[in-house]
Amino acid sequence: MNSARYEYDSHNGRSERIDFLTSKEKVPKKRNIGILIGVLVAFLILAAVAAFLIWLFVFKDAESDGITGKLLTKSEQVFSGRMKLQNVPYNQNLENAQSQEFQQLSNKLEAVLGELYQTDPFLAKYYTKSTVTAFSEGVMAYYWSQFDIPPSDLEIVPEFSEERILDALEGGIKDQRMRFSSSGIQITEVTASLTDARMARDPRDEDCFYTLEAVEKAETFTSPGYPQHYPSKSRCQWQIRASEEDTISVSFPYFNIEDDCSNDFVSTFDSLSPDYSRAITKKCGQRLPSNPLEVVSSGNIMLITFITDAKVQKPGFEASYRSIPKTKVQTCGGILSGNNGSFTSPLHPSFYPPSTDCKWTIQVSQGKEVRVNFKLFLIKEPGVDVRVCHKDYVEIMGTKYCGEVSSLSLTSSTNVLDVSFHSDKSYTDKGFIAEYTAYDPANPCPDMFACKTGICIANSLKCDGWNDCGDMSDEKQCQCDKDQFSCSNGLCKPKLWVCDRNNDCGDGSDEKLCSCEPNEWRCGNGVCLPQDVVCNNKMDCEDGSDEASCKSSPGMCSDFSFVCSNKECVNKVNAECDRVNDCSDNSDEANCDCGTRPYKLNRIVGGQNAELGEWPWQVSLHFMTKGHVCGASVISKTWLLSAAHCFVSITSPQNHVASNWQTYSGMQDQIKMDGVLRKVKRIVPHPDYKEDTSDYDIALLELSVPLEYTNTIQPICLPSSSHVFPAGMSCWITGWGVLREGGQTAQILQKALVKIINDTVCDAVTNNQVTSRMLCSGFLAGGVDACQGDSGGPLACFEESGKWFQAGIVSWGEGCARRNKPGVYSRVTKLRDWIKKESGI
Ligand code: 4AZ
Repeated sequence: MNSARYEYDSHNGRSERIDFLTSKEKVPKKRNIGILIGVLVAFLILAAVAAFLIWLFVFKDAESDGITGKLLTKSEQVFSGRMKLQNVPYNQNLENAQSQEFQQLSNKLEAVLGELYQTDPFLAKYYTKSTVTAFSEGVMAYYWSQFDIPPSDLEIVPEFSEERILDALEGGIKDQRMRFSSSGIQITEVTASLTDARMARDPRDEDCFYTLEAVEKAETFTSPGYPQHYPSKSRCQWQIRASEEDTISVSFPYFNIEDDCSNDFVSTFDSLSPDYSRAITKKCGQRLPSNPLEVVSSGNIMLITFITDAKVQKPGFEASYRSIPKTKVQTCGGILSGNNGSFTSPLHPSFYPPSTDCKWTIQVSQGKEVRVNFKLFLIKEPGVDVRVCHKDYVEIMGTKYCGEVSSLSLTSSTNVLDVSFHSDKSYTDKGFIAEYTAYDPANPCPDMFACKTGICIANSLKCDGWNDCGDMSDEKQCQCDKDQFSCSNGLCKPKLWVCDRNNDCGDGSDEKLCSCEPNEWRCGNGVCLPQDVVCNNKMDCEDGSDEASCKSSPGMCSDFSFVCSNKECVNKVNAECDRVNDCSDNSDEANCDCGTRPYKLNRIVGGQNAELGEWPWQVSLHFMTKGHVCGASVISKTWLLSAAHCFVSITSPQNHVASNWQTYSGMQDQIKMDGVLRKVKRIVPHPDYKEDTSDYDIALLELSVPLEYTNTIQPICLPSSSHVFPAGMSCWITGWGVLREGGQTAQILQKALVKIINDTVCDAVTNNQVTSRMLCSGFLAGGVDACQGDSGGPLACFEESGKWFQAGIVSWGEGCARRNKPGVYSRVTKLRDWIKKESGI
């Protein structure tokens, strides 16, 4: 037989070939045996590899990364707590895990714990071991106990509760015979709480386990590998002690660990055991040097633990510890007289200590009343309902406040106001900064409007359609004027907002009286269609608005659809970078490394200075020797986005020359010039930009040398052309522009919150000067706006996905912050395709 050679095209277009062998070409018998042996050996090797992999993934413990309850994986339940011992004299040597005293007493206690668990057959079945990790005065012993549940019994894991462990321990120690068991040790109190198995360390093991003595003078320690990077799977602990009359303060001047607290984290405990009922805090991520983590113990002991996984390794932390006298920590509160002043939670800006109570009595002049305004309020704790505040709280006039509150202002009904603060045994936070003033009850807000919340706002903000007080008290009992619509709920809204398809009244009344019947759908262009056209997978409205917000309208493409790279359409509002794969090619979740800020921020309420790293995409554009003239935003390492009017001007041709510009990224202070300089290689203004109308006011700047992303330099996300920034949405403008019309530019980067304004309103208040490439943002009441020098900068909006998107570019406006003259911005969604075409971004 001849060898037949077939060549054919496979389905993927590549050619493949099959060769048939002639009898002459066939292998002789001896070689056949060799092949057989080879196949057998290969099979044995494969079987061995498979067996190893099965062992590795199925039977081997998941101990190393603390995974519990994973299918067919052994579960480790670790409980940690402390025991109070009687009849045991305290001895300094008990603080040294290598000493004989420590070893003897811990061995005895470990045996007692083993005996106590035997009283419950269920616990006894799974009990593995207990380890005593420390002793402190009292005498207090700190321990953990481990229970290993084999894969076959995983369904019983929920039965391992703290109550069950405590029942066994307490039941045992109450039993007189047990008290004086073989060890002769008497345990009078015991606690136990479930802890992370990765915390189970033996102090006799010297690897990354430290005991430190805090004294008045600060000493430091660091995470292993600092400042390069910490090793994977670290399980470090630092036991810190101070003398009995002191407490311990630990601050972290440098803190940079992975931003996922289930992988890498630092926990601090008001105990020497990793007992979450005494946790002070658990932190991960990166912190600004101006917002360091600083914690304080309630007593003279503290435990710091550091856990990392095998994935991301960051530089780690530097910690500074010192003792502070208990008297200093426990003294808080008192009488505050005078007509204004301030006070803070104990030890602020440090986290307040656990187990602390304070009471301030504010006394102002007779006939006056007290207004307290909290500039910062952070009393957050896991698992706390902020309506109840059963753990840490501030209490004023019988109401408890806790959680994170962005604006809290309260008024008294007499000239005396009591403010109480309480922290319980676990979890603390930054606390609060409060300012108080005396006010005249007959005139609480001279020349201003008095909100029911106690704050004073400008009179012009009353009845302007926006909730400025926070409790709507500025929008109630309004006499609607002729330009306003009376909502059924008593609110007044601009008439221009009626029938704009936004529920501006909140009760829908501004949209009820529109021309469409109740069972009709009003298309974006005002046409009424039967309600059942909505989401019927058919584009009935000309603008596709009937299919825009449907869960699925496969194949339907409209202006509202997100178009995937493979040209598929996704009919879901703001599908890009929302952590859900909507496109079959996942292109909606590609290129999403943007719009995040690495630094954890302080979030001080009020104040317009931006914090370092708060707006890492903001750029300052300097022109020749004039210094700052325009803003821009980082959209990639080589491209910045700005406004065309910064570069195109018939009267200043010099503006168009790339070499005349310097860009500063990661900058905050124009005097310190604390940014990274990059020259401009190319300026690409939009070809349709018109100086007279400001239409297409957008330009791209290509940098001569790419930027490096850092904590203070990051790109902002660009919205797809279908992204929706609804009217009323709160967004932020940032820049070093003039602080008021005709005023001076800012030294420190400024930030201001503005609201997206409805297009119909925008059109009306700008005398129809806005095109579809523009949007309005700000407040019709005026007062907050971008101004000269902010041009080119971003209008940044935070989306639920946790990312910042650029909705606009500061472009123009009639003056700045004037009533009924909001800022006008280039609409990025409408110019998105041009950005892609020119920059590839
Ligand atoms: C300007 O001249 C400018 N109020 C920028 C923004 C606004 C006004 C003027 C908006 O660059």
